[in-house]
Amino acid sequence: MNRINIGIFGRVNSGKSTLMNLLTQHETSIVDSTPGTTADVKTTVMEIHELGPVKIFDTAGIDEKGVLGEKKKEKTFNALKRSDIVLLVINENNAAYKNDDYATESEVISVSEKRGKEIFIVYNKFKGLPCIREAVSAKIDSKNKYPYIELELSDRSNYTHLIEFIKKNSKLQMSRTPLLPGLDTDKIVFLNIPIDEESPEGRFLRPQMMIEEYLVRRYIPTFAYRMDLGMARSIIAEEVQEEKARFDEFISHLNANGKLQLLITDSQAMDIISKWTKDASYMVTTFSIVMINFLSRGNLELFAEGVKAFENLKSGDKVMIAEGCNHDRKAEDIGTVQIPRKIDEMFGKGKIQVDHYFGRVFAEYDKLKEYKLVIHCGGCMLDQQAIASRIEDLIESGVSFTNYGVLLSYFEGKDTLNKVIEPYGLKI
Ligand SMILES: Nc1nc2c(ncn2[C@@H]2O[C@H](COP(=O)(O)OP(=O)(O)OP(=O)(O)O)[C@@H](O)[C@H]2O)c(=O)[nH]1
Ligand code: SF4
Ligand SMILES: [Mg+2]
Repeated sequence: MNRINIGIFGRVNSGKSTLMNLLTQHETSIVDSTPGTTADVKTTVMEIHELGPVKIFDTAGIDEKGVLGEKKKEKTFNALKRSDIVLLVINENNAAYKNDDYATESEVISVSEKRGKEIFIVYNKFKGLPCIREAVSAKIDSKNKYPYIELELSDRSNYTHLIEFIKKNSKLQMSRTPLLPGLDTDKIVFLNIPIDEESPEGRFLRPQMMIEEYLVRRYIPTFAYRMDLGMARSIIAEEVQEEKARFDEFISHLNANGKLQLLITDSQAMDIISKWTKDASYMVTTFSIVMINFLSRGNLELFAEGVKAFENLKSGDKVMIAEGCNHDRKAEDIGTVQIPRKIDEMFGKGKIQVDHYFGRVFAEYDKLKEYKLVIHCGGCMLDQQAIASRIEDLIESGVSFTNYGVLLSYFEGKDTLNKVIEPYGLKI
């Protein structure tokens, strides 16, 4: 999870793919003298002994013209936003560089600066050719701010120099946001996992698995419970009573002597959990809230504040529902059924336009402004950098955003919302 993302950027033919292959010590990317060889972002995941787990992006040159060039550029900048370290490659062999305004390099630097990236310049040195570093540096880095290295990238034995250079200059403290707030090892965490009929057998969903493993690893006892949502929401009073009695019995056993410290529920069960844990002495939150807080590196507050935009929605507004994966849709799917239905109930059918973005696809930067609110899932299939990039894009576009767990709790009232964010010391 705490992987460092390293992005490689620069003009076409500057040696970006050669650098990718130097880092991976392998023919990962195609290297060719034809400009524009790399057309899409090429991602590779590996373990570099001295740096730990890394994800490396080889990108298309951003100086390519035309419609296709623009498309490539957008993808390249998306990768840049998801990078922690930006390696800007400059080809020393390119005579055209000498009388250039370095707009390409300056653009990479300015976007990277704005997003707080670490910027390292890699001068691709060609054997026996005059060095142009000083001339280039005077134009793009007149204050000598950015660490640089001159290397012949096609020489694989330069690997060690390159890694040492990155290691020496990177001040990156990978976020150590804990998955859960501080908990006691002598108290129990209750995991409410309703399991939909359509859920595949043989495994838990990723957030459930991650949280269970995190707790057990830390000697914090857990109790996994399957709530029958059909019974709990039944129109037959006896069924509801029976299901509630089963729940209450386990809770009272576990909470004897105040031994229950936290209940984490699937967000979709918030309507029931909110009612059944009204006077609880233990904390309550949702899997989705735990995940988004972790993946946003402790920025749950932004998602909690964002829910206020929901109150101000009006007819004609557009809302985006974003999920980090393309999972199977079940009948009562949160993103495609439950939330849109609630929006229709609250604002009138079809009054608010709801768009969906699933998987790695997120609305284009220019389109974000059209939305009044973005409602995001826990994002467990995305990494911290992808969530950070989405948050930054949304903040820059002035769009409010919230999260499934936050919104579904808010639907049950402000007290419920405050209860689920309280474990993080938040209140709105
Ligand atoms: N002699 C020499 N040639 C190199 C070196 N680095 C790159 N080249 C050559 O420069 C050309 C472009 O290299 P690539 O790594 O494909 O460049 P790129 O930046 O990925 O190019 P695009 O994908 O087209 O944007 C290839 O023909 C390489 O063989 C080097 O250090 N020495
Ligand atoms: S990425 Fe989102 S929708 Fe997909 S499993 Fe994770 S939390 Fe659920
Ligand atoms: Mg390339």
